Amino acid sequence: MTANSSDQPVPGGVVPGAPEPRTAAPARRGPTGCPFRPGVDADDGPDPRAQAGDRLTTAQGLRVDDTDHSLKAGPRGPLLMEDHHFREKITHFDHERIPERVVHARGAGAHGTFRSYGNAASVTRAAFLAEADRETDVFVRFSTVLGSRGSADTVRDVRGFATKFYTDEGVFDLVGNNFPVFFIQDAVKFPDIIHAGKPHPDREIPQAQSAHDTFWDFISLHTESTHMAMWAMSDRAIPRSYRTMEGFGVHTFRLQAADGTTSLVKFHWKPVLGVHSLVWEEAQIAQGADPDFHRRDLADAIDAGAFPQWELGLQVMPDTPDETFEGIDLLDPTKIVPEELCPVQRVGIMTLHANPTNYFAETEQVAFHVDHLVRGIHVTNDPLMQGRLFSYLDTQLSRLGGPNFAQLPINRPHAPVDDMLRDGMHQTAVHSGVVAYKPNAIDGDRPTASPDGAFVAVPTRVEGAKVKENPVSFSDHFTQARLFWLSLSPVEQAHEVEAYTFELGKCASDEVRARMLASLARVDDDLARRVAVGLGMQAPEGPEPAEVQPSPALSQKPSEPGRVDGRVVGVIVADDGDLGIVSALRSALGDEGVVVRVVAAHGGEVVSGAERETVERTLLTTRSIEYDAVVVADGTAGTPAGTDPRTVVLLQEAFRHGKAIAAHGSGQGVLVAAGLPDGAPGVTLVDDAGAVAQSLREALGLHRSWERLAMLAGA
Ligand code: HDE
Repeated sequence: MTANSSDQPVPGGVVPGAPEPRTAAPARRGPTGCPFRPGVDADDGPDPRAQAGDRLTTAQGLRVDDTDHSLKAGPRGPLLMEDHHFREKITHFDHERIPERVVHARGAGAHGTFRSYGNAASVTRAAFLAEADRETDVFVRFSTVLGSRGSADTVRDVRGFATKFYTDEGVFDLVGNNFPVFFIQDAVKFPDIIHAGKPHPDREIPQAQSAHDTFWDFISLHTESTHMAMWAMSDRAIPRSYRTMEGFGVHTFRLQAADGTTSLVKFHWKPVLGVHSLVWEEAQIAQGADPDFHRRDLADAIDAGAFPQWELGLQVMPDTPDETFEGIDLLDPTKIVPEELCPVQRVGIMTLHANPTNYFAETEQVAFHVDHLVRGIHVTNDPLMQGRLFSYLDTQLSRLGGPNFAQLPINRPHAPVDDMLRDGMHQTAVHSGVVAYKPNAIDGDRPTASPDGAFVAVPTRVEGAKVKENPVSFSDHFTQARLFWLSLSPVEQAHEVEAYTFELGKCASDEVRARMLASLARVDDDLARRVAVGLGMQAPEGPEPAEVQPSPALSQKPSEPGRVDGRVVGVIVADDGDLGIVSALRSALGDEGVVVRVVAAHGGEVVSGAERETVERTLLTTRSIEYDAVVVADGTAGTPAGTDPRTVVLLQEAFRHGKAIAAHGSGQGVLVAAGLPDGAPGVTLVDDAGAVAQSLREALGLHRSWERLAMLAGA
């Protein structure tokens, strides 16, 4: 709009033409009629300022005439201070970022529902767990730990798995990880391990990597980290998808049933799709080709209706005075309780069914806290857990700019809030009345306390001298690391060796590498020897190994084909080749949620006689990481798609990554040109589309050709 537009105010004051009526934004009122009252109006619909109307306004609600030109003294003149819209727009933009999380900065979230099976009533009075078929809204945020907000998803790292349950009794947060143990036993060391893992402070590299000197310096000097490091070097640290990750509460919690009895409990999330990982080269390719690999996978699956699900499980152990189970100290966060000793009992299922509407408002502003507990769920004296009780609120005060972040829509409880917390930065509640203290006579001493509410401590006995030391039982740092190693299949062990060799190979300090080899020798001779060979170093002698019973539950190698929802099959096709294979695969596998994607040399459509298919990926825009299986259609050999070097790379990568590969009819020639060995495991050559579908179904259910991975790893 120009300065002399007829819509501009004219001297004398009125705007020509009648203004259009405005649609009034819905008033957001709680039961008491107090506008914007936190906690009671969470479901009242969209925030009126969230672009609900169709006229651009300022923050004060004034309609804006022009947002593309600033006000100047003539078309070639300087900007004028009086341009309020310019100043407001730029000022707000200048302040759009908030500090990223000091750890777990990169995350992806989703909304969902938790449905309880009701069988947990014997251990907890928490209604969202105890009552059968009770449904509770949840928000989950998955994250990596070390990287900045813009880092890649598929780095080797621990994954955060934090769940906010908006229960009728208030918010319960299960702030867990995808590993069941942690690096350290005492929270006071958290800044040390994180400083060691983050980029070196001089050049701020490497980003989102543990493969550097300071990290391994710390680990080698803290043998309590050995068990967790084994997990970090395993396939668990490069999950295939957030949807195929287990989750763990890590610490032991104390649960209390309605009759007052207590138990010591560990929380587990079991993915319905099974636990699956990438292979290392694939993870590295994804860091460049699609840094949003996990975030995209989660959002795409939810959009496609392939809703990710996890069952919540409990390991329930007796609450004994020594807080120990089968010799395992339950307060030591570097120890697991093997599932074979204490089975995981499933108590409910979580389904994620909606993507966030706005990343910042939801995924970035969500604030989890280990201390957000409902009645029936209590903390224990695990020294790591105790330290966390302090850290989360403290960090959120600065990250979210003050004490009122519980009023943000994503953090609001879905239970009534009647607190006496007042004022502060970013206060959005308009508290009525004059009484904000207890006891009070003016307001009838309302609101009243609830003797059976949350945070009623279980009267466990606490006594002891003030000391800075750990229990003696915390000093065994190797037995469970060995248990983990011995529980892995040969392929997984080979990956573990490769990961240690890679990471230590990136360390410049011989001293650090030698100390780590000494540590590995205390886990297992074979492990230390194989890593030492890769590093070109001498393997140290280890002590007599501890006798341990492997835990088969720790291996990710499936014993039978599992579900295949959301798995992606790439079909390489060419003009004038066979396109029928695409629809044949879609009808054979589509019902189980498998996505069949058409890949060709060019965009648009591929055409063969009367048949045509829309091309979803070209050889330029795709990479092998997008597929769980690759099919080469009949008639592709000798065409631009069949002879393109990128097809060769795609097939060779799929082959190295253990993915199912099928050639239909003459498509076999493309595999030969790519140099794939004849008769290799997991490579199917068939003339019949039905047989292709059948072989893919089984292969996808097993995730990878374990036989081929073993062959490639020499395992
Ligand atoms: Fe955290 N952790 N943590 N952590 N943690 C944070 O809180 C901390 C630990 C975990 O998606 C921070 O709001 C200390 C174990 C997750 O928003 C911070 C210690 C486990 C998330 C913090 C630990 C976790 C965090 C950073 C050692 C698994 C991301 C931002 C005692 C059981 C939550 C924030 C999200 C985030 C402190 C160890 C899980 C700094 C001091 C063990 C999933 O407060």
